Amino acid sequence: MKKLHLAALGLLSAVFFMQTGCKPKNANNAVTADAAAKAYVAPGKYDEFYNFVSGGFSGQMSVYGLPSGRLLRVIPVFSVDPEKGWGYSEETKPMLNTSHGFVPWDDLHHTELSQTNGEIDGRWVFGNANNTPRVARIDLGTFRTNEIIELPNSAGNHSSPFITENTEYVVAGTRFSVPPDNVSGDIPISSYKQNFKGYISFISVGKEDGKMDIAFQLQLPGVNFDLSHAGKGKSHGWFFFSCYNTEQANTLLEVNASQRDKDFILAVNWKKAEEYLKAGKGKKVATKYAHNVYDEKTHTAKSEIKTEVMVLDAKELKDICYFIPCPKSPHGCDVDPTGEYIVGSGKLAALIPVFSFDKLQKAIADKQFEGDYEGIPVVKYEAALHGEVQKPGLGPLHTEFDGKGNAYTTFFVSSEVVKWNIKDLKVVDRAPTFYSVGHLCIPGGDSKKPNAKYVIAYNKITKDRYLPTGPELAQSAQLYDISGDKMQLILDFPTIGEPHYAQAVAADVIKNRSVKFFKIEENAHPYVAKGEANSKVVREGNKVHVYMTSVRSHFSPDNIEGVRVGDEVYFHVTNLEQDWDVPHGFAVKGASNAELLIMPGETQTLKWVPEKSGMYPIYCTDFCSALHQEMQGYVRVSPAGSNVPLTFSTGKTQPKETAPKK
Ligand code: RUQ
Ligand code: CUA
Repeated sequence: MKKLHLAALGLLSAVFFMQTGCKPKNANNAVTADAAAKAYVAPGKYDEFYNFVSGGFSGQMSVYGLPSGRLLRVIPVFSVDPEKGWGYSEETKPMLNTSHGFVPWDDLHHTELSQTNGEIDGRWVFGNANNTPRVARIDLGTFRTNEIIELPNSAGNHSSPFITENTEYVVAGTRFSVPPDNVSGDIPISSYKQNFKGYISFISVGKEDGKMDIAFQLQLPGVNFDLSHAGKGKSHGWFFFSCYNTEQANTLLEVNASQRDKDFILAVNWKKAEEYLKAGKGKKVATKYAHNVYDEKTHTAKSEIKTEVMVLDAKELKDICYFIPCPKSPHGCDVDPTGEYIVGSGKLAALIPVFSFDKLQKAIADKQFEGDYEGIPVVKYEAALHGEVQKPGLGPLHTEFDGKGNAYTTFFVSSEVVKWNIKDLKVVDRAPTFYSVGHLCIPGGDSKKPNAKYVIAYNKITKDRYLPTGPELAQSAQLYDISGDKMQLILDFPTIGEPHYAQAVAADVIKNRSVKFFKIEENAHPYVAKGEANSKVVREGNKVHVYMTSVRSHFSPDNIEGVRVGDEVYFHVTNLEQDWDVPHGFAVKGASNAELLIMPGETQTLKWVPEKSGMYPIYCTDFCSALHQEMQGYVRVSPAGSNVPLTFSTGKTQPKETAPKK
């Protein structure tokens, strides 16, 4: 036995040495020193690319540098973030307002960078909230969420936030079909087929300021919309959405929504929809949705509830929408850089269908329909088909493009990225992922101008790739060099939350836009103190407003007395610094919310309701100078009804004696 064992071991090690000695055929699995050097960015050097990665159920978006995989920032979007006071400060709370009230969490799946002429322009990045349907716009000067719009008539906003080539629109297709908002949803679930509808929202984006507005919604049959991409170049003016559950099942979808051999890709002629809108064919429908905007001058968000949305009925207005049959529960729906090819990825399909925009146009003109689905014409599969990639792998999900005629598709089941040629549909390379890859990203990989140096795979399972950390392991991304013919794995890096889609762009497009600080003279916050001389404490009934300033290394005022139990205290802290990278923090003992993190020139407000009398220290949470630990103060809280006068001071070694009168 033992001998056999040893012999076997010997054989194994021989194989091992042989493999490392003479380079194995499939070198993709191993990361050689040479490969690791490709991901190395020396200390003090900048990365070449920004990578904006969705945080999945963390609700946030994270920013990595590539090729190093260094985490640069987590941008709070749909979830509260105590680190940055997001959703805790009075100024940011309205950003998380919805028609359901304040919602502190969501599930962000897709990131989409704004484009001009089909190229990433570095102005904004959009993100979607799946659970309570919303779309967010993040400004890439401040790396902060500046706007969030809620989506009426929707649930599970998954096929979102994909954009057109000049960022005319951000779209948002509902995953769940639901009864429309203006009829009662208090109806039997079994009435799905009669009463549930699918909605796709077209959100317009202001050319200069990026302001979002729901231009119109399309009412469609009750199916699940999954993903989408806009046409570009020749197909600009069209949008494509993958749909599943054309069975219209309302239970056990894993079985009941996998019955039909083919589901659909929905082709939407949005230019036509615009014409109908102009011709007054839309209907204003009553609903409720929140629109939240952050103003960088007042440093404050405002939330407005809107009560109407414009709806176009895709069934009545004939030539807006067409269905294209697509094998087996399509997921990704991707358009190549030329705008000619539309790739559908059926999660349960053993091939990848590639549709041709020209053929689709011809099929529509010639009325090559195989019938209709709930009043929407269904184009014949062959009539729109460019061809199929045969036996590419198992469980295709998403595709990105390199701009050199190749597509890269992820395969969840067979755990690999497969490179194939768009014209002849031949597989040219494949690389394993560790493991079960979902989305992938090539910088600019869904734009007209990909920058095909890297592909990043975002994996669902990591198992043995990192040190164990209890039952839940790090989510993971893998970076491949694709500058040569063969994909070469060069780095694993863990991510925040569960990554879904991500986008990347050359650092130069964004890095010089970075805001370094806010100009204090432009600060229009109603409670700003533009200098220590203006700091004060004002009582209005049981509300106490502290106009506080912070500058290295003290607060003003830093001694406050005369606050009473029953008061609502508002610390409006203005950071007076006018220099890059000098935020100050603010925290008060016992506060039930979070810290404030105040950028230079900005004012942020912490609401504090002390529940017992006593002495409450305040301090700066961000190490701002050698004397950061000295940046502190006290708030004295007296019992309700106490007659301790309201006083405040900075720099008085002997604060005025204000003993309570008995
Ligand atoms: S998804 S792993 Cu939520 Cu974009 Cu395909
Ligand atoms: Cu300010 Cu530390």
